Amino acid sequence: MAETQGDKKIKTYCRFCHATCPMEVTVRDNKVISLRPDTDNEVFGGYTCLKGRQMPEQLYLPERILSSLRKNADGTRSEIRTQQALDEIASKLREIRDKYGPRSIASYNGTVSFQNSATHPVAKAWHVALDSPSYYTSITIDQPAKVGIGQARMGFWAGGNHTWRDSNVALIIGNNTLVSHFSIPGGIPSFSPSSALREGKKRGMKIICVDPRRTEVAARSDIHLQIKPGQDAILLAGLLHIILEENLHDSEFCEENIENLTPFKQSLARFTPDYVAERAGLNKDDIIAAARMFAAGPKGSATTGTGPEMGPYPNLVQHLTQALNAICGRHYRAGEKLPNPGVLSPPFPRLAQAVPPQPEWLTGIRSRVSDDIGEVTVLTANGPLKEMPTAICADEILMEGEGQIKALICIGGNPLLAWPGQEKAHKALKNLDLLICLDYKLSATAEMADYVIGSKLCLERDDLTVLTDIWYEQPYSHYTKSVVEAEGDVIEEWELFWQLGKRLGLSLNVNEQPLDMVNKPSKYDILEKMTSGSRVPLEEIYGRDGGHVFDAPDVIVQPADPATKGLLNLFPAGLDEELEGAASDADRSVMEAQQHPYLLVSRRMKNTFNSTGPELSFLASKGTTNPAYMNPDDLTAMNIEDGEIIFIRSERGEIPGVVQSSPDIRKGVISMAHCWGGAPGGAGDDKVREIGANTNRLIHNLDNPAKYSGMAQQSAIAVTVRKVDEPD
Ligand SMILES: Nc1nc2c(c(=O)[nH]1)N[C@H]1C(S)=C(S)[C@@H](COP(=O)(O)OP(=O)(O)OC[C@H]3O[C@@H](n4cnc5c(=O)[nH]c(N)nc54)[C@H](O)[C@@H]3O)O[C@H]1N2
Ligand SMILES: Nc1nc2c(c(=O)[nH]1)N[C@H]1C(S)=C(S)[C@@H](COP(=O)(O)OP(=O)(O)OC[C@H]3O[C@@H](n4cnc5c(=O)[nH]c(N)nc54)[C@H](O)[C@@H]3O)O[C@H]1N2
Ligand code: SF4
Ligand SMILES: [Mo]
Repeated sequence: MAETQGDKKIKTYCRFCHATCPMEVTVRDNKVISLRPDTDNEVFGGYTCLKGRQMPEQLYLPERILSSLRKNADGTRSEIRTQQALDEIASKLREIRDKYGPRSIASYNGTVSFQNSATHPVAKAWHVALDSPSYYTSITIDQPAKVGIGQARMGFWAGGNHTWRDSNVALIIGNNTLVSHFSIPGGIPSFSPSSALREGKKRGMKIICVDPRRTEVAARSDIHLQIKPGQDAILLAGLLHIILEENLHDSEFCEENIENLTPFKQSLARFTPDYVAERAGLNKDDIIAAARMFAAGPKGSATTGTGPEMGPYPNLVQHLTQALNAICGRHYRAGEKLPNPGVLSPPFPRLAQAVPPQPEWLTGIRSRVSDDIGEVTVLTANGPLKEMPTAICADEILMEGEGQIKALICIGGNPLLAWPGQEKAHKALKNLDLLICLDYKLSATAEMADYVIGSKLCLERDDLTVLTDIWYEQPYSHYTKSVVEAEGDVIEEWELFWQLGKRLGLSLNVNEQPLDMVNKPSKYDILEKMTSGSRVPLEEIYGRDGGHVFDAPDVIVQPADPATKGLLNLFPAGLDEELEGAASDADRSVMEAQQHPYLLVSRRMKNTFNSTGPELSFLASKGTTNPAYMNPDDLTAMNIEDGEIIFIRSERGEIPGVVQSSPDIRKGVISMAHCWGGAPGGAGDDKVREIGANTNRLIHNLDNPAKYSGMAQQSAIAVTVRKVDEPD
């Protein structure tokens, strides 16, 4: 639409994914008529992607839920005022709490819940006030080992790990930031990742990429180890073995800060380059070269992504990754400047010392499924946060007895498509007394809900870059005011919890400060409580038009305090058995390859964000299915044509897939995105070209659950492939 005089131009940032790209939106009569990258922004330099640019269509989508919906006894849905829906929900929750106890009330806060900066403090406050530990998020089906379990077991460095901008080398294990816009510091920054990568390479940085696919990142790396899926623990053990054998580690740092290096080294004895090369399907010389390149540093980090973290040994993979950083001393030392200790948290001294392991992070409330699985502590921008593991939430709904979940509030998530083990997830969601979804569209899960509450979309709300605060490599922050006023009877994520809290007579505390439970607080009020005492006052960030790098005083890492200094434990209890287990599985997998000739792995697609995207016309024009990407040699061997439909079968189920020939895939691997398709048993399988297929139907959540998190194996799934005629 042509712009006219009187149109308002408003700076904001995109929250379609986590990358917070700054945008400038043109508004006329409270309608977004166009948006474009904010080219003035000093960090992003005008970067945006195709998904974020579809926000105007998303706002005015004809199918958008603009009021609330209640399911009738006959399965149809009626529109209902949101305040009335909330009254009804609160009274049902009260009944459920009185009858079954508070633990029977759960919430699942999915990926998009994190894009609203106030969701989690208010959601958690609601659970605390209700006395219900049943607080679930998508983190525990994502990478819980990376953001809590790994640190609990080994400890971590108070001064922080090396970040990208200071690094000479990066070891990137199954993380494709150029498409996912997602990595933790040390990996390619999530913000304008292609220019960060270009800048790194220009100053001579070396990149080692471990991925069964020649990804966008792999294609730009110095060494690409095109690994056999699921063998990352074996490879990492091999890299550690070489570095320690060749004495390439930082022995001075180890002496001072590490315990149990000797038994750790001994436990790696079998992981010789020959042993690893055979099991990981790699060339021995490449493995040796990668180990030497990483160890040469002198600065850099090893980081993982969802590939290995969803594989068979997430806790072990994470431990070994952190061990590489530890033995090479990839941590900021006394006197060094931290690129960004965070803008939104209070200043505190950063010390050059280890925070010791935190066993109590692993021993919170137990699940009813197994004593090995229970509350997980996740390190968030708002501090350590306890949550129950989503991988076993379906069991907690289905298992009768005290504590059984009867009501589930689902915020910005789509469990029917996302939870590992779709059959069980489906059964569990059907088994609930009450299912509530806050969503902007009738998702596969919302279809099953008793109440669907219409949600605001990001351009209709204020937000602050809390989630990403410590991921920026500069003291950057962005407060956006809402760009347009929501026109429907819709609410925000945190508001749902506040509204239900008020109706249930609960008092919610955010950052130890009470919320007004009579008059609804403003978003600013909540954000102010969340950030009280922050290095840069919220008022100053609020006062800026657009995102900004703040002129905060440098934070210099201070010498260790002998009174509190800890050691990083390289050889925690159980590690030996984990290594033994990974090795014997690897030995077996060499033999069993005949039985299951393919391994199915996960991936992200450019035109969708998990299950968000296919409803938008431009994104759908890029494809309406999650193709089964396969190597052309495999297709030739099986006489499969590009574009043909095949059936992919695991021990647990079978799904169709539309084949896409792709030379970047390792032979014997099928690469396919999750969160597609419909409910099991529906007509969906005939519509694989229109709605894709759900890879979680190939998984059973309890086949190989990780200790502590119950993290299910969601990648490196052994499958066979059979040809079929295309269904009509
Ligand atoms: N097999 C397999 N399973 C996986 C994975 C895998 O790689 N393989 N990945 C896992 C990972 S990493 C994750 S994070 C999960 C994802 O799991 P989920 O977070 O449960 O799934 P999403 O599809 O992201 O759900 C987002 C929902 O939010 C809705 N939505 C969009 N915008 C808004 C908004 O502004 N407000 C609200 N309230 N709702 C909105 C969308 O319509 C959609 O229904 O899946 C996990 N499952
Ligand atoms: N466009 C887009 N962006 C997204 C999302 C999306 O759906 N679409 N989802 C968001 C979410 S929820 C998350 S958690 C992040 C995830 O962000 P990433 O972790 O970067 O996710 P992917 O892009 O899938 O990259 C994972 C890589 O691991 C590789 N891999 C698979 N199996 C293995 C294995 O066994 N070993 C090794 N070494 N590699 C393996 C895959 O080939 C893939 O290239 O992305 C976020 N960003
Ligand atoms: S990468 Fe794309 S979807 Fe993510 S914030 Fe930027 S524009 Fe939005
Ligand atoms: Mo995720």
